Amino acid sequence: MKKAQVDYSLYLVTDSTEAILGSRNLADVVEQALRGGVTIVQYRDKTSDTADLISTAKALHARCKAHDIPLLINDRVDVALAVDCEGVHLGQDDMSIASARAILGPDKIIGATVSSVDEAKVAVERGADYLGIGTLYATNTKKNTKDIIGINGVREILDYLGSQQDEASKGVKTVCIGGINASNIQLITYLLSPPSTPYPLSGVAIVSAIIAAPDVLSSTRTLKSLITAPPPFAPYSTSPGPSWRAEGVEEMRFLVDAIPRHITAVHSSHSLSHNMTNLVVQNFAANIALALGASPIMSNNGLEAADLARLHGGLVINMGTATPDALHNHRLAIAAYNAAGGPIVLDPVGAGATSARREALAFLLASGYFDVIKGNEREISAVARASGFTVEDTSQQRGVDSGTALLTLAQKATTVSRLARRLRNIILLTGPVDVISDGAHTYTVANGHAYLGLVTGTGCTLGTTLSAYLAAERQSGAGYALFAAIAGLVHFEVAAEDAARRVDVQGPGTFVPAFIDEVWKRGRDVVEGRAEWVGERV
Ligand code: 3NM
Ligand code: MG
Repeated sequence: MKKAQVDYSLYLVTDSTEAILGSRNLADVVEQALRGGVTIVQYRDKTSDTADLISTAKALHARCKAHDIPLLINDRVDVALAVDCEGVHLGQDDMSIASARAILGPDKIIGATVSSVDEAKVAVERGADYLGIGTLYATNTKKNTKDIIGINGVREILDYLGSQQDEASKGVKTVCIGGINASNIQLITYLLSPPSTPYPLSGVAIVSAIIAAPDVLSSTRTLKSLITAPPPFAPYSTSPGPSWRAEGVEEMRFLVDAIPRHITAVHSSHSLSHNMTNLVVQNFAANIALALGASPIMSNNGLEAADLARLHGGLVINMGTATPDALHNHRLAIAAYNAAGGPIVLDPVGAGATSARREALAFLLASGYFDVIKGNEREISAVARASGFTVEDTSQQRGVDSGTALLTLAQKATTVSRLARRLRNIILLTGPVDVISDGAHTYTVANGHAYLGLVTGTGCTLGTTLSAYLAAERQSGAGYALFAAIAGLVHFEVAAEDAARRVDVQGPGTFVPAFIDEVWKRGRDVVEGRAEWVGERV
């Protein structure tokens, strides 16, 4: 097999310890993994004597050859030579890449463990064929790992490779390792693919999720199908479609014309909005959902999320009460909706205000895919920071109010579109002028009213609105999620304007019931075909 043709997509690293392999025979376990579809195998054994290493490596090599799969040896260049397998994997404390290359020659595969851009740079310069990037997530399999670098750390290295022009950097393969299993493998591969990073990951490396599995064959098959199939949470369409005209007024016209269709979709599907939200807004959010023509479920119990996710609704995760218990329930619900393909809106309330909230945000971002993340300037800045961007820290935020705006509109547009591209989702930054983007297209929406900022929970009800619109769009199939989100946003904000203008509205108190009425009327008028949508307001 030629080195250049090696498939790194499902990379098995073995472990012979009692805790992982148990009393099973390693060659038999690897055989099951090969049948299940691993594409490359690394024999990693830190304790056996050299004679045992060589005899096990021989047995593994025979099995691998039968499946036409390359075998690498961790650390031990001498063992690789003795069995004449396809190469080695070297840690930072192992033999240098240059020495290994001198011994093994140009045709053997040499991989290197790296956990930083500097280490990656050196490994590539010295001729590594692939980089094992880690540690992605904390793992019981290897306790003495140097750094847990997370998705952001892996992406930093991929971004670096993407920025290099030399042939070695452009050709090096990449796998990440640490804590990868069936529950996170799709999110990891989705978030480490273009356009999130310019340099795609070649594969994922796994130890315990295969070797320690009770049924190695079926666990490997599951992992294989998870990396082969598109993830259920991936947006159906990330382009407005062939009738889209690229620029200017027509673009806006097209969008405004699409709004009534989305409103009608919410009414005809009675889309479910499942809210995991804080006590302050439960009642308000449920009433807004009903006024939209959607169907609210206020349930903070993660245990029922799997059943609810089957009802084709949307989920809102509101970080207002980010207690450990709430986060546990959120994670269950996120997994359930991601698996069912139901849209999730994240409302990172007060993100960045306290270290507990920063941790909660990082936890949620690692828990799954969010179709939309909406927040004010400080919250979106906190999300950007948690996603590896350098954003000036303006987090001296009190309570969960919007704080003072620091970014210009142009800066907001840049932040929002870059973040949306990185997270491959929709980012909405709310304010007097809202900025919304899916990374490909960015819009500003200048509707709304100052009363929205004087009533608690309006932001949360906007999350509810977006979840209903996204769910309706998903159910109807071929739509464009960004337009559905904008339709929900415009419905919500135009209703606020109309409510504020009413003679019976004197201030924030009288605004609330009028707002619910106007949300309801707008939807009803559209459904009955009497609406006039005014393009200029968008
Ligand atoms: N190398 P699991 S982490 C062998 O960070 C290894 O370089 C790591 O095991 C690194 O898939 C690791 O069971 C163990 O989490 C990964
Ligand atoms: Mg080593």
